[in-house]
Formats: sequence, C-alpha cells, structure tokens
Amino acid sequence: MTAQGTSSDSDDVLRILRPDGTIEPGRAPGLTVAEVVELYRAMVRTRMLDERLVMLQRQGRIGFHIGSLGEEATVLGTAWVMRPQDFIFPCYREFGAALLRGMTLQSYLDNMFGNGRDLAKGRQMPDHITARGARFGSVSSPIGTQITHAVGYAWSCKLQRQDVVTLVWFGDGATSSSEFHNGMNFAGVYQVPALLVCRNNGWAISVPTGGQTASESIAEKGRAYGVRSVRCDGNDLFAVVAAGREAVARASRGEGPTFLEALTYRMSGHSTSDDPNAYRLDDELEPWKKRDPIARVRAWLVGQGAWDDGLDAELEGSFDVEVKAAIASAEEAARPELSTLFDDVYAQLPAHLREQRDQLLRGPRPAGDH
Ligand SMILES: Cc1ncc(C[n+]2csc(CCOP(=O)(O)OP(=O)(O)O)c2C)c(N)n1
Ligand SMILES: [Mg+2]
Repeated sequence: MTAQGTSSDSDDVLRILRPDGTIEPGRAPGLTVAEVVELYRAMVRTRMLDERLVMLQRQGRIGFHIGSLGEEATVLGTAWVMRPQDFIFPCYREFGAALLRGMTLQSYLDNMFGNGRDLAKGRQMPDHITARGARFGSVSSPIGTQITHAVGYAWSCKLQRQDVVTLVWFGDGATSSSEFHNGMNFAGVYQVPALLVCRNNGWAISVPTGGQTASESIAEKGRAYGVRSVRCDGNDLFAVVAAGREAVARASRGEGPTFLEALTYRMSGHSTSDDPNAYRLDDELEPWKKRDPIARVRAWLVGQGAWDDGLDAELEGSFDVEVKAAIASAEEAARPELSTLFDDVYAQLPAHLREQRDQLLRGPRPAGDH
C-alpha cells in the first residue's frame, strides 16, 4: 500500500500556485509581494531549523525532534490567516507556526533542551511547546485530543459572543480517532467558529493514508457531520491561505466551522525516532520533491523580481547566526531545579509529597540506611 490517498490532482482540490511558480488561470495569489516574502522567509527558517534540530538529535545534544519538512505551506499558511484574538490548538509538527505567532526562537530552543527557562519547565519531551502569549496552546501528543479542545473552546467563545475563531491541526491518522468524531459531531451540531485542518501528509508513522480509511477522501468524513468541508493542495501556499481566510471570515460571521483537508506529504521520517526506510520506497519521495512548497513560492517571487540567490544567502546567513547563538544559550542554561518537580499540581503540597520532595533534595540515602 502507498500514500496514494494524498494525490492533489482531483478536481475538488483548490489549487492556485503551480509547482513551476505560475498561477492557475483565473486565480490570483491573494497576498501582496511583501506578505509572500514574509511567509517565504518563515518557511525557509522553519526548514533550516528542522534540519539543524535533526543534527542536534543525531549528535546526542537533544533527545528528540518532530518536524514539518514538506508541510511548511500547510502549517504556516493556516497560522497566517488567524487573527491576533484567535486561539490555536496545535498537534506536534507546528513549531514554525508558534514562531510566526510570536514565540521567540530562544523560548522554543529552551524547550528543545528542556532547560530551566523552558515554559514547560523541562517536564515535556522536546517540541512539546506551549506559548500562551502567542495564543498557541500546549502541544497535544495523544492523537486527536486537541480537536475536542479546539471545538469546546470555540463553543465557549460563541456562547460568550466573542469574535474568536479556533484553529486546530491534526494528521490523517487522527481522523480515525474517537476524538475526531466527537469533535466533528459537536462542531457540526453547535456550528462552532473553528477551522479544523487535517494535514493529510500520506502517513501515520508507517500506515499509509490508503490503509487508514476506506472513505474516498478525508474531507468526506467532515461532510458526514454537517461540517463544511473543503480540500486544497497543501503544498500550495496561496491555496492554503485562500481556503483558510474564507474559513475564518465565515466563522467570524457566525457561519460555522470549516474542515480543511490539506493534501501534502511528510518528506521526513515520522520523527527522529523513526526510520522510514523500513516501510517506504525512496521513489515515492521523487514526485513530491517536484511539488516542494518552498521552491514553488520562491519561483513565484523570482518571477515577480522580488527574490534572488543573494537574498537567500543573506537570509540563511543571518538566521544561521541567530540559531547558533540561541542554541548555545539554551544548551548552557541551567537545568530546571529539582524541587520544581513538585510544583503546579497542588495549591498546597500534601504532607506525603512534602516528605518526598525533602527526601529528593537531601540526595541519596547513605549506604545501609534502609
Ligand atoms: C492515542 C494515541 N495513540 C497512538 C499514539 C502514537 N502515535 C503518535 S503519532 C501517531 C501517528 C499519527 O499520524 P497522523 O495523525 O497522520 O499525524 P502525522 O504524524 O502524520 O502528522 C501515532 C499512532 C499516540 N500518540 N496517541
Ligand atoms: Mg499523517
């Protein structure tokens, strides 16, 4: 079985920017050149970080990384359309969006090293970020749980008549989870202001989309719940932005949720803990390399006279300096204090936990003291 389910050539798939950087007849980019430059820079930075973090993991300096290689247009395009008051419920591949929303690079890297400055206090795996200030919730690893969170939050905003739309990302595999069905049903019945985005990247670890569902498309599953459901080429930044913008405008006008199936491809392994050579042929990557979401935007920008090799070198050079400094600072920063392990669960620490904390802080008991 292969990941054929992700073909973005069907007629019901919105496409605007072709792989060669030209625009489909009758369509427009929908973004200014300056906006495209900003998004292109964000996509390149996300990819550079992805590559750097894999190297750090291979060198044993961080424990884990899960990236968005090949999925940058889906992730950054949908984050881009969200307004400042909107709230994002992430999956685990969307660190680039957190940075776009205002999380600092240093804060992200503090999480990757689990140091004492990490907003998750070093208690989470790397990439399990949280950035409340950017209205970007905690990364949800248990498959699909963020869907019900996003729908519930959107419902509460609707009840309180607040103009807030929620965005939630999840994978193709997550559409088999009970949380997907609970969330979709609730979204449909209560017509909540949410944009639900399935990054259909062809794989759920080693299970191809074709082995995940017998439905003709993932979008079809949303229609079954009365949720407006659309598909777009997830490697086409302009199509992602157009579909996302319309969804946010509708939700804000009280016209309910949109389910967006973005057809893309996971160009890397599932995470640094996975070896895709065990289940995927390299041949499968080739057609997707030709549809690379970043190369496509670059080709359009070059066509507009707005980008060239010199600007790439400048962008890569300055980001390299920034990343190296942030990595050095994150790596050198002190680890979280041991005592903080006991914080944040109880307002007043119960006696038995106080005892355990004090024992821990005293260090190992002397030999023979049993
Ligand atoms: C409830 C639950 N079951 C199993 C897992 C292990 N797991 C982690 S990621 C994953 C596959 C998810 O695939 P998909 O939803 O397509 O997202 P992708 O990783 O492709 O972005 C699985 C099975 C988990 N995290 N949670
Ligand atoms: Mg997937």
